[in-house]
This record gives sequence, structure tokens and C-alpha cells, in this order.
Amino acid sequence: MGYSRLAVLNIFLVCTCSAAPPNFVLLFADDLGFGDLGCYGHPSSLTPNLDRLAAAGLRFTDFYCTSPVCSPSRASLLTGRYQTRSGVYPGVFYPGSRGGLPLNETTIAEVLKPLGYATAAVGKWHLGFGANGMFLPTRQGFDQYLGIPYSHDMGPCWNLTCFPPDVKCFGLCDIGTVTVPLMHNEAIKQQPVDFLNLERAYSDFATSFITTSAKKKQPFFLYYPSHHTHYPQYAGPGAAGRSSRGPFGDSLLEFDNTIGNLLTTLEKTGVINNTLVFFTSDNGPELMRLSRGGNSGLLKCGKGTTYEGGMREPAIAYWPGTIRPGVTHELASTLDILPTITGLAGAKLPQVTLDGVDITEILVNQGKSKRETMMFYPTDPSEMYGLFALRMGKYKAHFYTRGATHSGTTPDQDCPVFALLKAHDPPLLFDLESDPSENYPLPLVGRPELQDVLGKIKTVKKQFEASMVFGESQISRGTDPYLEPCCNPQCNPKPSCCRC
Ligand code: CSN
Ligand code: MG
Repeated sequence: MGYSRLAVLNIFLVCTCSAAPPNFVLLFADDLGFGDLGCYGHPSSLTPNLDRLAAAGLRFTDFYCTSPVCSPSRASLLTGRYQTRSGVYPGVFYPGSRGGLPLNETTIAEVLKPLGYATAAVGKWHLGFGANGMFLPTRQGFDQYLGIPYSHDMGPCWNLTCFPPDVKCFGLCDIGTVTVPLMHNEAIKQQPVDFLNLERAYSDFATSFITTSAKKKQPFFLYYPSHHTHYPQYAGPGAAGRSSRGPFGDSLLEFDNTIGNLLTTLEKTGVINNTLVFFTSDNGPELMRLSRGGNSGLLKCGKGTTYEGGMREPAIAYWPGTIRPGVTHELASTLDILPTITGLAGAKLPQVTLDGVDITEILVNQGKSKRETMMFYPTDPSEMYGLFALRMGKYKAHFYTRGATHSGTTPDQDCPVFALLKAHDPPLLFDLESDPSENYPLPLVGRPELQDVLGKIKTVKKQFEASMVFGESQISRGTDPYLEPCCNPQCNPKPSCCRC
């Protein structure tokens, strides 16, 4: 009896000690559409490193984020929960926002910390700043942070010049707020940020984090939400003018260069075979920026809408020796990243309602997804309207549709803001396998099998909505100009004096 217990204990020790827990590198593009990468059909994007990940890794065709705008999508990625639960809605956070991702939400970084992981975030946070930086990444499980805490158009963009330095970037930015700051942990390191050298700073920070962790044999989690390819696009000397796709292509190339540096570092430090690299984007392309916006490829509309172009995203998983090269058509979401990382690391799931499922079976065996449905909330979710759309298997039903400012300018009349909120009863039903572009609503008359599908979708919708507990809206808490990050807090007149 005593002997067998010891033997069991011994086997347990051998197993846990011999396999080092895997590292995680989570790469998150901003406003990058389904059609923006060469490996998703774009003819002129230049992304040799993302192409390398896709060729040697697993590429998803049916991968979704949870919101057609930024902050809610990021909240879901880091918590594994729909944004309605955490209260990260409606719309997005601003520099002076009072709210942020609530501190009692558990992020991926907080899941991994108890196991001894080193954690770092670099790039665009956009889950709040708050009084005394109370919502920064360092308060949400990240040991270190280097980045701009929100969108880089949330400040006057007079310092946003492209390379060569005398060429002004395109378009307008928010001129009412402070200039864009670069934060290191909780301190302002530079204001306004020097965009031409920003990517180099990010790359150096991230590669040194990987090198230090690998040398210490400490497992690590690197979260790199890039500003690329959000408007206004910028690129430093390593990428400006080097793609054939113009400023959008240059900005994407600059992100891709950093991905290349990270891969080289993972190789050099000998941890590449024990690291899951995952790439995706926060929401669809900003079509209102014309050729400077991204592209949703064959999908309908883009950012701000609950059509496929707003929320279906490129996604690539790469882990040499563990993930075989291939393409998967399984349904998956940013919601699934937290449970999957938790499972792979052997960590504990947060004791809250999770909306994500573990997709390890898809990653390592190209197996089936446990995910049966995907819910589509608009930028301003409410209990009154509930879900705008629901995908179940290959079918998607739209209960409401609406265009968006961010999706203006394309010839499709359903995309721009002029397409007002429209209720559909019966819902518009699409077969996304035969019609991924949502061009042809299925006729329901005389089609009992489709009536049946719609009945099931309605039942699932009702159950889901009945179980959804809306968190108190964090973005409706509003803004206070005194909360805008200023490196010279007592200066006058604000915000123009915030320069250091
Ligand atoms: S987002 O882009 O933060 O990537 O979603 O930079 O929805 O009003 C969105 N918005 C500024 C933005 C404003 C952004 C909005
Ligand atoms: Mg975005």
C-alpha cells in the first residue's frame, strides 16, 4: 500500500519535472481584415514571416473575434468571456476614460502567474488607463509593459510622420486630447511618442524578454498587440516604402519584421519547439480609410458591423513538432485562447462563467472543435436588442443588421452608416460554406429543413441570452480630461503642455 503510493507519486514527479511548461507568444494585429495577408489571398501584401508561420503551422478559415471594435475584442481575448460580462462596451476606451477592464476579471497573464510564468505585454493595450494608471497591464498580471495604452489616432497626429521624415501621414486624428504617450510599466517614457523608432523599441523589448526568460529557464507569456495595421498607418526606416501596397502594406510589413525577429530569437534561445505562437486580429478592416484601410477579402463589410467582414479574422497557430502544417475549417474564436493556454500550461481555469472552449484538439490533431456556435454582438450590446447574429455550424442568422461609419466607402450599400438598424423577422439566414460573402439569404418558404435550423438557432439564442449577465458598462463611465496621461502632470495649459 505504502509502496504503491510512493510509486504513483514518483511517476507524477517524473512526468511533471521532465516536460517544461510551454511558452506562449500571442500576436494580435489591429484592424487587419480577412483578406489582408498573402496566405489569405491578398496579391500585394508582403509578409514573409507570417507566410512562414502559415506554411509550417495551422491556418484557420473560420476564426472569429467577439466584437467589430477594439476594446471589447481585447477584453474577450484576455478573459475568455464575451465583453458583455466584463462590461467592456459600448465602443472603445479613450485616453481620459474612467473605466477599464475590471480588475476582478482574470486575464491569461493572471492564469499563468501562479505557475511561475514571466509575463510581458508590448504594444497597444486599450483596456483602460484610469486614475493613476489603475487599469494598465501591470495591474492585470503582466510583469512588464512597453506601449501606447490606446489607439495611436487618439491624440493630435502632427507628430505622426512617415518615412522619409518629412512625409506627413494621411488623415486626421483626435486633436482634443494629449499627445500619444509611450508607457514603460506605469511611467510615461516619452510624450509624444516617436513613431519612426517605435517598432524597433517594441522588437528590442520583446526579444530581450524572450532571451532573459529562456536563459533563466522560466516559462513565459509574451502578448504583443501591435498598433499595425490601424489608421493612421506609419512605418520606420525598415519598412517604409518597401512594400508594393503603399502605407498599409508598409505598416503590415513592419509588424511582420518584428515577428521575424521574435522567431529568430525563439530559435537562437532554443525554445522554439516548446513555444506556441498564435496570430490573429482584433476586428475587421476600417474600410472608411479607402485604400489605406484593410481588406476583408470575399467577406461582407468590415469594422463596426456584425457581417463576416467585421469579425471573421485571419488566424495562424505555429508550434514546430507539435502542430502539423495544414488548414482547418473548424469553428474557433479568440474566446478559446484562454482555456487552451490554461490547458496546455496545466494551469487552473478561472472560477467564472467562461465562453471559450479548449481547442488543443484542433491544434495538435487537426481534430474537431468543441465550439458549436458563435455569437455576434454589435459595438453597443444591450439587453433590449441582444444578439445581432448567431452562427451555428455552417449557418448564420442575422436578427438585426446595421452599417457602420468604419465600413463606409465600399459599393455595398449595406456597409456604410447610412444602412440604418434593421430588424429581420424571419432572420436573414446564410449558409456560410456555400455563401461566405453573405450575398444570398436562403429562401425559407417550402424548406422545412431550414425552418428547423432556424428553430434550433432561435432556441440557442434564447437560452444564451437568458443566461447572459451584463456587467456594468465600463465605457459609459465616461471620460475626465484630468485622467489623460500627461508626463508633466501639473503643467499648463493642458493638454498641449504634456510634452517631455
Ligand atoms: S479601435 O479604433 O480602437 O481599433 O476600435 O482608434 O469606435 O469610435 C475606434 N471608435 C478611435 C477606433 C475610435 C479608434 C473608434
Ligand atoms: Mg482595432
